[in-house]
Amino acid sequence: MRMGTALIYDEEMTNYKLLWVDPACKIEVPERLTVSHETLVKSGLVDRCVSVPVREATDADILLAHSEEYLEAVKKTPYMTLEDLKEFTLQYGDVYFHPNIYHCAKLAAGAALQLVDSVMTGKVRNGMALVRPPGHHSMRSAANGFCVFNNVAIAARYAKQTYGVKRVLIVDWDIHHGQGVQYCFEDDPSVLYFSWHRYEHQKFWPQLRESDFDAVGKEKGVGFNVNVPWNKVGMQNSDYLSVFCHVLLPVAYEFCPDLVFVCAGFDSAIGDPEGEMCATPDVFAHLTHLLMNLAGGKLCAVLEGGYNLTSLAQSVCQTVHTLLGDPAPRPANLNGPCKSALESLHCVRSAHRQNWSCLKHAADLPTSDISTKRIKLGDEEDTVDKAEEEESAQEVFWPEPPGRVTPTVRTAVVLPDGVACPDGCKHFGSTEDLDPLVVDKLKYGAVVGHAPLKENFLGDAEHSDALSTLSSLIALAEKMEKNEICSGLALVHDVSMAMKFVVQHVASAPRNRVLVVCVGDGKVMSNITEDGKTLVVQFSNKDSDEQKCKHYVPVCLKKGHSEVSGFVQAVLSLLLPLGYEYDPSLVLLVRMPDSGLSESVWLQLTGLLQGLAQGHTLVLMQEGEEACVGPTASSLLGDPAPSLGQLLAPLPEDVQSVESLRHRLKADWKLLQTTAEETGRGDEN
Ligand code: FKS
Ligand code: ZN
Repeated sequence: MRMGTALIYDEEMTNYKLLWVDPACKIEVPERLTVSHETLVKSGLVDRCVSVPVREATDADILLAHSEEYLEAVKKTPYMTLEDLKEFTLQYGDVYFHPNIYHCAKLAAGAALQLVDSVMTGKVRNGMALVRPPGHHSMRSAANGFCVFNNVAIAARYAKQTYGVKRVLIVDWDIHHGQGVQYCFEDDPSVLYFSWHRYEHQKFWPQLRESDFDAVGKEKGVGFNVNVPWNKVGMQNSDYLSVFCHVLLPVAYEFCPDLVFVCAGFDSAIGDPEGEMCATPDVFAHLTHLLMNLAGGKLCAVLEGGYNLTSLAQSVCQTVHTLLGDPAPRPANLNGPCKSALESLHCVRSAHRQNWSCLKHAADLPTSDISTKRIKLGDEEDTVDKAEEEESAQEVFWPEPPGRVTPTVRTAVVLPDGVACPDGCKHFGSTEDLDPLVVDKLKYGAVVGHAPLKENFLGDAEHSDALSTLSSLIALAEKMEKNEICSGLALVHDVSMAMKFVVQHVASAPRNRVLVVCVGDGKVMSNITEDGKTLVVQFSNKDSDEQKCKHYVPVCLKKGHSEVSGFVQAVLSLLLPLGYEYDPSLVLLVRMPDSGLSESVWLQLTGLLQGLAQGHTLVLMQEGEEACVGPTASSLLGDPAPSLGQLLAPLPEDVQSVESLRHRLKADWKLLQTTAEETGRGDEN
């Protein structure tokens, strides 16, 4: 499949700026675009993208989300005097006009439309539009918050109208609430709008009652508006990822969009003067990755805010890298959500438990409803002197995200004779690759730098095929460890033995940790889970009698008509948080012969797991599963998984087993927590 990533940018959109003094608007500068674009150029990313020209949105396009009166009013602004512009501006909140902004606003909306066209016609798989002015605050008849036309709302309506797209997901990770997008779609069940935003119990701009978690949509659109208010500043990567795992992704998978938009504002990143959050730029690699297996990979990211030029540019690069298919860097210090984030999480899940079957089991709100806090806090304190606030605005430092070097070999395969090497993969493991050291190790159990094997796998070279396969596997794992190869796939005679062998080998090196994800009923020996060097998550239909410990997680799901949703929800709200918190150096994904997984579910699993361990996923499958080799290889090469269709409600007993596991494990694995009663990370939030 492998299609490109569009980048849409035009310097013309830097040709307007604030022409008078207005402290509210001074952060919205042309350099936001030039610096982002220059950083993309310097990192070589621009050359790897398909450059798509902007166009001007037409009146008809703009009218998809705005009133005629408003459009006509904005049309006059290029001819206004400075005084007229100032006065025109006064009727709106936190926005400024300029003689050239109407032109730029048409280009910004047009850029979003060009992106939709490129993705929907299959010219590219996904893409990003770098635009000014932003869009998500502008309303049907009003400019607001630096926004003139609602770029993403227009593009969503356009996609529905032009391409017959049935369901659209809009993920607004900007740190401000895109109330314009909410208003546009609040009664529309075909557009699911998700936004998280700095809220501070309604004290933060735009200070709207309807930005809270209980604004869930109206009429037919009930359930299709998801607001996550942040009531404290300083949210970190854990807080963001935990909302993705426990709210956005379960709902998004249940919804099953045909197209995904991101209102890609980066004022939610560390260093931003508006957001004052602490999530690092690399978190956007993960947020992007986690959305890339929805809608068959059709994702359109459109720039919104972002006011710390360094943080903005780094975050844009992380996003584009990921859209291009580069493996995400390992996420740093995920120490679980803070207390305030848990409160928000709990409230949102509870507010939506009637609307989404994945949240049906979410705990009810505690009796002391959070909204009472808002009213109480309304008139207190809050009188921090503006000048004082500015002076105390501390410069924040964070390490530059590590360079993202994709190994020259993306995916290597170890296959028995007669099984063709899939396109784009490197064949690995003919006898020439036999490493004498590994053979020795297989025979005698010791290799320099690694602890001796606990078991002697092959007494003699009696099974020379097995020997060469295992030796290739080890060689492959070592090349992955050195980042010379990104991912691997092996079709083996005895998948349990191969798993055991790879785990023992890889986990014996000092800095390694292996996440073993095992699908099927086969017995997983418990001795590999003693030392924390491995975390084993096994999905099966049989109740496990293995000892229960922090590092062995048996997920028992019943077979049945709803097995897909049960499995997917377990992956999103159990496996992913565990995986992120564990932060493995290698993911070993084992498909037992009896896995019972349909191909599309398997590919979702494969796709999602590649966000971990810098994309170092090694897949083991049993001989006989030849049909699965091609699709799995394609997933490892970065192709998106096919979409699963709208999910049914999971079986109650499946929900029960996942919930009881989360309950048992949440003290050890903080990213599994979803309610405020749990302790949360140890800072004051
Ligand atoms: C200054 C107060 C500024 C207005 C904030 C507007 C935010 C705009 C944005 C967009 F994405 F639209 F650009 N208040 N201390 O970032 O959401
Ligand atoms: Zn913003």
